[in-house]
Amino acid sequence: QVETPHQLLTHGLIENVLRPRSRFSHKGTFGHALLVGGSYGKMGAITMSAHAALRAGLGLLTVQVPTTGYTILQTAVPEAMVLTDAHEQHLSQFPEDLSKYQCLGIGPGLGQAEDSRLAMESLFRQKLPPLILDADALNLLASDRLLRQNLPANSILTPHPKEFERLTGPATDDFHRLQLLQSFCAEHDCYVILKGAHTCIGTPTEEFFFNTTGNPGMATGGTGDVLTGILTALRAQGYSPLETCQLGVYLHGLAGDIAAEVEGEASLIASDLYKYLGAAFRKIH
Ligand code: B4P
Ligand code: MG
Repeated sequence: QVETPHQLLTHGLIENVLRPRSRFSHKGTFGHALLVGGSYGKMGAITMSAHAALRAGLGLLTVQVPTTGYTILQTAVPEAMVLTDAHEQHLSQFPEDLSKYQCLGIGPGLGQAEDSRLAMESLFRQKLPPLILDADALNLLASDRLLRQNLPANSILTPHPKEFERLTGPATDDFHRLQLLQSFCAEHDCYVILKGAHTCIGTPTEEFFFNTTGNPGMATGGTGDVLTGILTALRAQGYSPLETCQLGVYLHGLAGDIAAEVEGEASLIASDLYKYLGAAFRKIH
């Protein structure tokens, strides 16, 4: 087998990526992000993304949910502003003016309604802030060639292996999966975080990065949604796409490691990841 050139996400690499917060900063310094997701019965996913984004240093957060999610979001996440979609149960339209957001994160709990697909298609025809796509946003992308063709450059995609398979077709083995990762990132000029026990970041320049943090306690519902929130917040703060992927993936796993130490691996739940995110930041510097 051919060797793949790759680097490890180590503490030494990450401490040079994380920037200190200036003493003279204000909330405008740290970006305004928009998270879009949630549908009837799946409001937990976008709620956890929102908590995670706020714990990842973001200045301001707006969350767009279907009307069914309004009270849930306002109650669960008082720090966030909430926009409601015209539809009661799922996404049917994005806000018209996206110019005030420095990052747009889409997908946790979204569902795959036809309305939501059409909303994504018209979104991709506009000038957009940097994008993070996860969960059903990736499933819509996988089933819609028009969306893939119009995917904005430098977007960050966060599939688990099944979502990745829907995007690229099946891999024969791990090495083949890395080749698919490389060609997908090059073809679409995007960054792909292929999640799993050894999360791998693929880049348009064919570099790979493997994460060194994280543990099997994180194999539990909602941990992916937390990662989306962290990435959306970092990108909105002005980290480059590569820095966002590196720092987000490393911090997410490190928070999981701290959570496993305190709570025990088997008892770890997704909300522990944002509970211990602050401790993870403190371990970097
Ligand atoms: P969905 O039903 O789409 O689950 P989800 O809502 O995306 O869950 P969530 O957002 O919490 O988790 P995610 O994977 O995004 O799909 C789940 C389906 O995919 C299931 O059928 C499942 O069996 C399959 N699937 C998932 N992972 C698979 C894998 N590795 N191989 C084969 N099938 C798989 O995010 C999870 C997060 O936790 C990631 O950040 C990941 O890196 C981390 N994590 C998970 N296990 C870890 C481990 N052992 N060590 C370290 N980190 C781990
Ligand atoms: Mg997921």
